[in-house]
Amino acid sequence: METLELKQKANEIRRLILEMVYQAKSGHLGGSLSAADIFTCLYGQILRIDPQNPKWKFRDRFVLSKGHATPAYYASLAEFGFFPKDELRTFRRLGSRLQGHPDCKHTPGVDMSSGSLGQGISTAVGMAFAAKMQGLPIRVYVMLGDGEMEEGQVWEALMFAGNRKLDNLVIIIDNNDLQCDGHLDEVNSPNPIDEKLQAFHFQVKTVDGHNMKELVEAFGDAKKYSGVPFALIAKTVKGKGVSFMEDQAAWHGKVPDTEQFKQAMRELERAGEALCRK
Ligand SMILES: Cc1ncc(C[n+]2csc(CCOP(=O)(O)OP(=O)(O)O)c2C)c(N)n1
Repeated sequence: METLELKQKANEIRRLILEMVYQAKSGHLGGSLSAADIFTCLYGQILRIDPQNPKWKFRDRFVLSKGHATPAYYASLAEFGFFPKDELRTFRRLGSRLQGHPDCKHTPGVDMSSGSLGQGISTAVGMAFAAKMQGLPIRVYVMLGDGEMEEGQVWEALMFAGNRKLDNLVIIIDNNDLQCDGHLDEVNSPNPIDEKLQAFHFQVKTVDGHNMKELVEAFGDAKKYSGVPFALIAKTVKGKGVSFMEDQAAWHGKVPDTEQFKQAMRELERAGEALCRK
């Protein structure tokens, strides 16, 4: 997929994210909008998957360790064909397959249930280790929040991945510098994340997490290294794409009112029109 097409998809995914949270009157916008470009790149270009056959044995695995970012996750799965986009209207409703946090027993394309921060990375490391033991030629991708890196369990998992040389593991850190209550430094900073990961024997690359070209190249680079797991630190902006939500902790889990929703959609429409003129 061309870079421009990926950018258009990311804009569409942002629109879907907004609609889902507005309709459900619940959900996490900030960390979904920050991750929208990364999701688009993964599902549009990088992951070896078959939406018609979500349980295909040789698919790459993806684990959303920052499990609250389901609006971005489900919007991407629908946009890339795992289930109809109409189903997004059921987000967070009783009986829906699209619960607030991912459920691998019910949702097509979801490889692991998550939501309790720190647990997703642990299972992803287990998946990568198991694949090595079985000689299964797959890669395991896992997305973490930077606030999530304050969980002790994350570092146990990373230590194991480095020590076991899991070069089939790619971790992506959505480095938007915010968590629920404020910037990382104000809460309990895990910085410098790059140096810590290097000390845990990761090959580390830092990119602009909203630059599709940089993302595609970095995921390509990940395949070049053997004997080390790969970490992609994606510098992002929480709430990216909606001016009044950008870099505001308040929009971690807040729902827009009707006026805010309309303004946000207008901004995304304008961004979409600008991409069409390119
Ligand atoms: C173990 C655990 N503790 C607390 C929470 C509640 N919680 C949900 S999201 C969040 C903040 C996460 O920040 P970050 O990982 O940076 O996510 P992002 O900013 O990308 O949305 C917290 C504390 C949780 N889900 N799991």
